[in-house]
Amino acid sequence: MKLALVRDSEIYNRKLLGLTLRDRIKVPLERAGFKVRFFNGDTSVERAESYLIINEPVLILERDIELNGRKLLVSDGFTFGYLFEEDFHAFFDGDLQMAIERYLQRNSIEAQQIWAVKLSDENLKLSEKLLLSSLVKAKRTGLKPAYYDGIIARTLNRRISLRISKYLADRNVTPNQITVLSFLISVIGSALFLLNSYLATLIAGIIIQLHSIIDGCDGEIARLKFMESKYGAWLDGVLDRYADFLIIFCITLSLSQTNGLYWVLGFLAAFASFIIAYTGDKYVAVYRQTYNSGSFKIPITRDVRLFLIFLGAVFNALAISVILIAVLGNIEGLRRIIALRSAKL
Ligand code: C2G
Ligand code: MPG
Ligand code: MPG
Ligand code: CA
Ligand code: CA
Repeated sequence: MKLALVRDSEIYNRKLLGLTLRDRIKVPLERAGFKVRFFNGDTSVERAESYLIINEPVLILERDIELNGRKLLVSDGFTFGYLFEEDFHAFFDGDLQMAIERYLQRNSIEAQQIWAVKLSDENLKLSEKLLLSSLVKAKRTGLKPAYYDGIIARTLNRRISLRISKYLADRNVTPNQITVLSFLISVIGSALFLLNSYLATLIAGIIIQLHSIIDGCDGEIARLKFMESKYGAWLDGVLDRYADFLIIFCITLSLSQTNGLYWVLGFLAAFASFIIAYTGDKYVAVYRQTYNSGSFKIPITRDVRLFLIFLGAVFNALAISVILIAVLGNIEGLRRIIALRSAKL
């Protein structure tokens, strides 16, 4: 048994973005394989194969805590926890703090940096901000997603989706409900492309961009409230493929009324959308690591493709958006085939 002893604090009863701070420390520790005990004052210590002692009120922002046998857990210069082996039990005589100090004197101390914030009433706002930013699929957040956010997701979508997720956090909405809602929004947007008026096209474009933004909220709420699921992850990706196809199909149907050749272009754009997703997902399935293509890559990920459609709608030049998706997407697919062949992996 791995035992986590967490010194209790009044502040753990506070709620932050839909969960108590108590749950926000308990769940990640349990996920890391620890049995969690909150204690006040002194505590008895049952025998365990390892002990994690957390002495400071803390909000852990690291997603998947891996404690590589390092003894001190530090964040931004403050020590909030200790990880000791079974022999720690021999040092314990009722006074936990003294036992920690004696153990540290006898054993080599190696620190492990973990992303966490020291909790206090004053910095709850800052904690909330950091907690929200920890949900973004970026390298710095320690997430290991199938792929990291594209440029439009990073610079535009997440800024807005995090605000929506903040609002949704206190409400009983599940990630899968948001996934389905996001898909339905794309269906409405697609249908509006068929009306062939500039106003309808403009609104359709805005709705497609909104769909792209809401596509971030299901994952954000899942990570924020520890509600991730395999089915949800699968459905998120699968409905995106349906939406990609539907959006391009409706745009192509509309464009084809001036020239039937647009069907060729639409067909290639739909395939390009699919092959970008497929080459990424197949990479993750086979290589079992985040798809993080080399230095040069054409940015034509889903966030970018939907943004091109949004721009195309605004400037009433959707043909150009579809051409860019068809050309850049297929070239990037080819590039991945060639680049992976010589990648040292
Ligand atoms: N997830 C989940 N359940 C859902 C939806 C998502 O558990 N119903 C989790 C899964 O772990 C999934 C991840 O969230 O792999 C996807 O994260 P998102 O933040 O939704 O990112 P994504 O949809 O890939 O990209 O601009 C927006 C982004 O491009 C959205
Ligand atoms: C109309 C733009 C239409 C231009 C279509 C010509 C492009 C044809 C082929 C490009 C493919 C390039 C192939 C490269 C291959 C690389 C390997 O239309 C713009 C609206 O219709 C207005 O309502 O603005 C509009
Ligand atoms: C209608 C133009 C339709 C062009 C369709 C041909 C698209 C050809 C190639 C696409 C790119 C393929 C990339 C493959 C890469 C492989 C690695 O019609 C033009 C009318 O004036 C509209 O009113 O512009 C018009
Ligand atoms: Ca999503
Ligand atoms: Ca999605």
